[in-house]
Amino acid sequence: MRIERITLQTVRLRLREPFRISSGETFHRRILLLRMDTDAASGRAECVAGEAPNYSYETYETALWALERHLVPASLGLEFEHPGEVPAALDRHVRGHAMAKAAIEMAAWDAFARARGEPLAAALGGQRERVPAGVSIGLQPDLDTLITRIQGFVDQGYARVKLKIEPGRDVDMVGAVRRRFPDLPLTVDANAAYRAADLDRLCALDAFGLLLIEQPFPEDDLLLHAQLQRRMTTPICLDESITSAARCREAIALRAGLVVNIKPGRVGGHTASLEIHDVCRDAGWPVWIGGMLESGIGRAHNVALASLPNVLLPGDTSASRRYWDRDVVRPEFTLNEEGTVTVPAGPGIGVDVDEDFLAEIEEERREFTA
Ligand code: OSB
Ligand code: MG
Repeated sequence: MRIERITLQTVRLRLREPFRISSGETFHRRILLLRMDTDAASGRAECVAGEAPNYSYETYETALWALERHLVPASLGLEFEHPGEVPAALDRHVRGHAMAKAAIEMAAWDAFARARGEPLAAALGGQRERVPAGVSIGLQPDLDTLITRIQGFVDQGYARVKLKIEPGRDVDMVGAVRRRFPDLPLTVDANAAYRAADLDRLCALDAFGLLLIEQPFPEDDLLLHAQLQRRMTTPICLDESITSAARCREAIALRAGLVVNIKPGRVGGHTASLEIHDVCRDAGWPVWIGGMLESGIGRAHNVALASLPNVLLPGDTSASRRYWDRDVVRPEFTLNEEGTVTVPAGPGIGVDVDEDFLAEIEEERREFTA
């Protein structure tokens, strides 16, 4: 397959409710969509970088710059037999910028699967038709609001609930939620808000039967995560820290946790995600697939990846309705009765892009040809 054309389209979507994590709040998403035309088929993907550098150093703007100036030129005219060859071509000229690279790499997977006439999930080695869906709830103004929000998602049938925490909104808050929902599969995510002085405070979370605690410390501090895991029985799950398969091997060697949240858009795409999946499987670490408030395009990629065999915990792959009044794909993602999302069975990402709606919400568009 030869990459003939790449189109970058920026769209703006308003979240149905603001999403607040320890480091910042998101009301709107400005999403960089990427379309790749090859001589065999076309593929779609999105860049997960946010507008502010509060989750990762990459942002919408750094990704657009890296793509336009370096990654798109390195990709146009590129020939590949398998999308697993694409990362080497990008890594050769560009260090870092994994979110920008992922947009190209994941579009190449969609094009590849479409050219073969098979679902992306099958091309990735997925084995499930439906995947358990959890929901990630942002920080709320007060406990009553949080309880109401949780009840709403429990009523909809979500398989597990993830709460955002931060210093001062942790032990008491999680304890109150646990008393109210004694049997709910529950996790917490700190988005790197804690420091070494907080070790005792975090250990107090062991009392609440959490499935896991996600990314308590800064992403580059694997040793501190290892120190906490030695003192806690609740599994630590790494999100921001896992930037590559190599870093994942380090985390496992250091016992810096017991679980990994894979976001293909964060680690450079599906090839790196598959490697991380296998590294974890071989170490006996379960993984799950996270999210970055994606549109239906990124969601379709995440859901396909979630069908792999070592994805053993419900992910943040919620239904379209949890995020948007109207999603950019047809059909939208919905929650099945048993708390699952169906893995699309059509070719590639298996959903159709609503081009008319994209044109309505488009902010800008740039096309590059080989
Ligand atoms: O840490 O997993 C995270 C959203 C944006 C940035 C980081 C995170 C999240 C979520 C929501 O938790 C996941 C989702 O529903 O897409
Ligand atoms: Mg997280």
